[in-house]
Amino acid sequence: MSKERYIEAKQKWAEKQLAKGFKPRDTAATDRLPPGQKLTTGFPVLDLGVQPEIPLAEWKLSVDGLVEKPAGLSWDQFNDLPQVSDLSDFHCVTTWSKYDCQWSGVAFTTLFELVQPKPEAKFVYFTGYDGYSTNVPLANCLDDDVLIATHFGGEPVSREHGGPARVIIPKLYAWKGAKFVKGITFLAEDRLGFWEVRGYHNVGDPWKEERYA
Ligand SMILES: Nc1nc2c(c(=O)[nH]1)N[C@H]1C(S)=C(S)[C@@H](COP(=O)(O)O)O[C@H]1N2
Ligand SMILES: [Mo]
Repeated sequence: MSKERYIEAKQKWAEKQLAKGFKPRDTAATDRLPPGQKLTTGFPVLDLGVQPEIPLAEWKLSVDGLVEKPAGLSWDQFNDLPQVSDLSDFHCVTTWSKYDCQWSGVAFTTLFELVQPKPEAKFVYFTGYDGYSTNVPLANCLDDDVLIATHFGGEPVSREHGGPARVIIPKLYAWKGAKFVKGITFLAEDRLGFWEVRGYHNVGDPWKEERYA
């Protein structure tokens, strides 16, 4: 795991915080819409037919696997971690995209720093309280816009959209972001998630149209 990359990501965060507040971009849609996607103004809900109810007193986030310091964070412990905000676009593999999603919560790099993954860790396996799972190369999780989000547009993330906390990885298709997140496990070898065992791509870059493997 490259320390430089991680430090660079943290620096970018600092710069963004300095910039204070985000303005919607005025870039032409053609520059922002990945191939094969259509812009939506609503916010469709995609789940497995289950929207688990997780009382905050029972909520726990496990961060484990190939790490020096595994963590089992309570809701309060999680929310005591440094908070960040990021404006990003959302691309679902079923071809809808949503612009300017304002997410806030804890940066993935903050959790990375907390648990200290071992050098062998190359993949991340996310699980949700609804039984969902998804796998992502570690390198894709270390961008400064990868969050474990507790807020959307300044309000707590609703249950249908994955509250209390959901993962957001803007540069990948949205199925890579586990709603109702429960566990984050660092692995040396890739382990396929719910959609990945059903033929979805291991990385899922919308700009390369990595929809199916
Ligand atoms: N736990 C969980 N996370 C999930 C899913 C799910 O079914 N369960 N669906 C994924 C898919 S396919 C997409 S497009 C987004 C949808 O997020 P939304 O319902 O907030 O639009 O969540 C992703 N994360
Ligand atoms: Mo999706």
